[in-house]
Amino acid sequence: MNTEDMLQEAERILRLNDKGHYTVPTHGLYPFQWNWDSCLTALGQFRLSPDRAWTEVETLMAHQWPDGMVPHIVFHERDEGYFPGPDVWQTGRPTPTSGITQPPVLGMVLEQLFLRENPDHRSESRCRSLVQAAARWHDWFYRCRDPQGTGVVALLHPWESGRDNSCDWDDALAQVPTEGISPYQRKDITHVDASQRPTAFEYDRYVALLECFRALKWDNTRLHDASPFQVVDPGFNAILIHSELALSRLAERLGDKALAHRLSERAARSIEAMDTLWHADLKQYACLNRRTGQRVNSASVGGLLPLLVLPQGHEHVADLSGRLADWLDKAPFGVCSMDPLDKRFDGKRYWRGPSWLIVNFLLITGLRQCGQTELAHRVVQASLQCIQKSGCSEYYHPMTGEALGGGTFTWTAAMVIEFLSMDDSQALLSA
Ligand code: 9WN
Repeated sequence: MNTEDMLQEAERILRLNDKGHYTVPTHGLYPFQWNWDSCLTALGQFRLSPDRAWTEVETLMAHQWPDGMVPHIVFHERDEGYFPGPDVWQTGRPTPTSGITQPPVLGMVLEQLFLRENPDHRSESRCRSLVQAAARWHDWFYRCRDPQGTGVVALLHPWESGRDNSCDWDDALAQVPTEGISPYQRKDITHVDASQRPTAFEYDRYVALLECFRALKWDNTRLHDASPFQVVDPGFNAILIHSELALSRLAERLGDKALAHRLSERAARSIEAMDTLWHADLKQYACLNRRTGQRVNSASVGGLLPLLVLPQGHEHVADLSGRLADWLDKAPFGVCSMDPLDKRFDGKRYWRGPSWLIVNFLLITGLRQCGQTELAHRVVQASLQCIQKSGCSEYYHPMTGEALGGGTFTWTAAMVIEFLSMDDSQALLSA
């Protein structure tokens, strides 16, 4: 596939999965709107139609909860092909939604959409209300997921991380009681081979957490303290801070100086708090189990994502870049989701080894910001090689580039459009 073919294929997939005002990640396996999928998809959509890109995020934000939370799934239509559907969540929203959230990439995406528009025809009022809504979501995070005011927020469910079965959650998830959960039938393994998906042990705990929160009527003033799973993830917090800084810059440009100031102050505090997650032995960031107070000895890609917020020359940039380069030497098809030398690494199983283009994109963004441009180029190239070899799949075996998970995948296609629009991606491909 040459770059022109890749671009055409990516555009075809965005159209194939377009439901008019939102996009499904892929038909069959994920037949609804997902939070961070939609936001990242908007970046690719922008190149086809700026108006369509704004609509994608506006549709998501139209389903923000009154308390500020933005749900991880919006169930626009009935579809029996996915578990757990709206009847399991029972969140009582006018349009059914799930009751948990996902990585807040919205802020960074809004800034990109805004900057990419022709300055003479900018959608200022659309952007202004989205910035206000996104800021309310961030306030919700710090109010409901950091009630002690530590500066870093906790995940209450692995699905919130977007990296569902990452090894990072293994210990905390094992502590989640499953007695009395309702019987259920998974649908994911009717679409994708079970060897590429989470295990039954993990699903039981995903359902147990859902039922625990449902019993609390999705009251976010109670969920955090009641949850048997509370993990502080450096990757998730880095995304939140990166978006917070983007929102602050946008608020400044749009004339809301008070908001800009409030967000940048909070971001500065959170960067300091995130630094307590540095793991000197692993030479990267790592999670904290807030329930037990213990550090999590797990070297996943989440611990490299703080590259998104570290300034050039920060003492940890060299360590993180070194690890990333080392992983690429061992597995050249994108950045592994788990340290390839870890005994739990599994190149086929979802977030326990495979590479994901959206994570590669976040790392590239961070690397460029930290001045690591050569390494960023290497990740672009590694990502496009997956596409050349296997098309737009959900994820890839990082050692072989084999397509894994769902096919004709929306956010992967959007990332292809992003990568191909970056300087010198063409030259890199033919190198
Ligand atoms: C649960 C849609 C979503 C992504 C997540 C990915 C996967 C869902 C699932 O698919 O999660 O949210 O059922 O496996 O892990 O990151 O947003 O593409």
